[in-house]
Amino acid sequence: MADDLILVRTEGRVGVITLNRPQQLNALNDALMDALGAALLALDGDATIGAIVITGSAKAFAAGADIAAMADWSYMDVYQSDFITRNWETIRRVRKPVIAAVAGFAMGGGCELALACDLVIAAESAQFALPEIKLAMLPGAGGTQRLPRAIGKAKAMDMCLSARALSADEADRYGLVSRVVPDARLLEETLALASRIATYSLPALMAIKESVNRAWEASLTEGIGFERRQLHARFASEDAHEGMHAFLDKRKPVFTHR
Ligand code: CO8
Repeated sequence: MADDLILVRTEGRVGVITLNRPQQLNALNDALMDALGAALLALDGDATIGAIVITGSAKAFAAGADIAAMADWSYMDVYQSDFITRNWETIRRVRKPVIAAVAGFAMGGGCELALACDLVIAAESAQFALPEIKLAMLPGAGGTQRLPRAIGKAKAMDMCLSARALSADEADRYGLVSRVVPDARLLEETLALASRIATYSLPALMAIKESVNRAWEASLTEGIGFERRQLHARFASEDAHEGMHAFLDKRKPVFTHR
């Protein structure tokens, strides 16, 4: 339906969520973020899905939080409704790999949504910015925390304090995105990547995601300890034994995601 804020479809073992407020450049309002969170959790709980893609339009992944919705909110409005934490952070509960396919504007909350994904594939047209300072706001959906972890303090301060936008190539160079592809091939390349990831053993993918994310949060010693327990746990999985035996037998593994 034309007024659906997101569109959800599946392609094999990949769930694809398209942000769908084109007139507002996919500005992220509460209803859209509620719908996105619900779709993410539904795909995460669907045993037939191994990876999730979030994408926007050719012009905008998302131009940020909805400024029109926020303009007259009071402190009590956002405090009592737990703005951002209440629905934007649902993505943190998703255990399967989530890939952002970004063309055009990824601004403010749109850039922060991409940063919250596990991988970002950028079209050549992609532009990443945290321009909240222009509104006398701040990147409050994880931007001040995830951006410096992704690209370092110097570049993050530049983007947050000056509202400087990064081109896709700069974002690639600085480590904000995983790869840059031609616009016409964005979805095709992202789906190929997601499909490939989704063929692997799901519990192994989830363990890797959890371990890499732990690197952002923990000391090296604690992170290595966590990784080691995850590695040991792989020996309790059917798929790891299947994967190793298939290699030795020179055949393709058949994973049951167990
Ligand atoms: N919110 C609401 N509406 C928007 C937004 C937005 N973020 N961005 C664009 N729109 C609307 C425009 O108002 C316009 O609507 P209309 O046609 O009714 O006038 C329509 O989308 C098309 O936009 P433009 O005409 O401006 O399109 P241009 O191609 O000329 O410009 C830009 C594109 C450069 C992306 C421009 O729209 C722009 O600068 N948008 C705002 C970008 C921005 O500041 N984003 C940050 C928002 S704040 C945020 O995301 C914070 C999240 C963190 C948590 C909350 C703390 C604030």
